[in-house]
Amino acid sequence: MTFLPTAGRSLACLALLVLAVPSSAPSQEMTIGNGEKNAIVVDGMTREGRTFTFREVTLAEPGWLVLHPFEGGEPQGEIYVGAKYLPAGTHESVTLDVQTAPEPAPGTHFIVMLHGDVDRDETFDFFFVDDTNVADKAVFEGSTMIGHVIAAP
Ligand SMILES: [Cu+2]
Repeated sequence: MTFLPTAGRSLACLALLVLAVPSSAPSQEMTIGNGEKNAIVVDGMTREGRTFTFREVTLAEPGWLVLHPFEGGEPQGEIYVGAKYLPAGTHESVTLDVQTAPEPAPGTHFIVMLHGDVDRDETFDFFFVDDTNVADKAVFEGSTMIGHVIAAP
């Protein structure tokens, strides 16, 4: 990810990068969305207080359902406000709490995405191993990062 050298750590976990790179960017056509083996169903998502509920979340490998905030209209991939461990498989009615931010007002934007539990220690290792990746890396299928921009209902 050397084509945005000055952005440095703000690109962490690729959430910002994905939104910052126009779809016409050469050779790095990343998108966010669902894959075939990893997916977050955001349709029908509900919220009560700080707790979001997703109808279904599927992971090919054990990992984390992670919530990143926006600030000033920009996704903040270098911080997260909630994370929940999930074993591999399909899970229904998955709750995810906003843990380190106030209860969101309706319409507040977040990125909800999957990170792998790379070392399988069931601890969310959110520290940087290079300019763009944390140890428990974002889950990709091909060039699709498994995630969505959501607005709190
Ligand atoms: Cu992330």
